[in-house]
Amino acid sequence: MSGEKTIFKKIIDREIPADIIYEDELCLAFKDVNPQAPVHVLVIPKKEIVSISHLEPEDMELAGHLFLTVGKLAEMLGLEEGYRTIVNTGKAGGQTVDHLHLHLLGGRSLQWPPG
Ligand code: IU
Repeated sequence: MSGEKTIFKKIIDREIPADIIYEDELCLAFKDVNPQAPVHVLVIPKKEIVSISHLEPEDMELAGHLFLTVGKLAEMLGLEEGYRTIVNTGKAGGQTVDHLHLHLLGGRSLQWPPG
């Protein structure tokens, strides 16, 4: 991958601060700076992957790991009543940062459909 680092890559590299709540060898989770719910966490792979559309077959285990991490964090954060996991993809999908990220939202009753 070439070009400037995304903001999330800078967070991974500890070049800019973030409220990191979890880290392992494959991923990082931190609080969203503009929370849309009492709990709003982003789970990102350390590997630079732009979006779901950029996942390769070799990323299968990593993709599963990201979902398992969401479940683990939801438990850790006390979201036993339920929560929402969102992955925006591309401009029309509302993606604003070109580094794959799973939103974990909870702590309030979430409506459906989203806007
Ligand atoms: P999106 O799915 O690409 O729209 O989500 C990007 C999220 O990243 C969004 O909720 C922002 O509030 C959040 N975010 C952040 O937590 N820290 C940052 O420095 C930046 C964006 I830029």
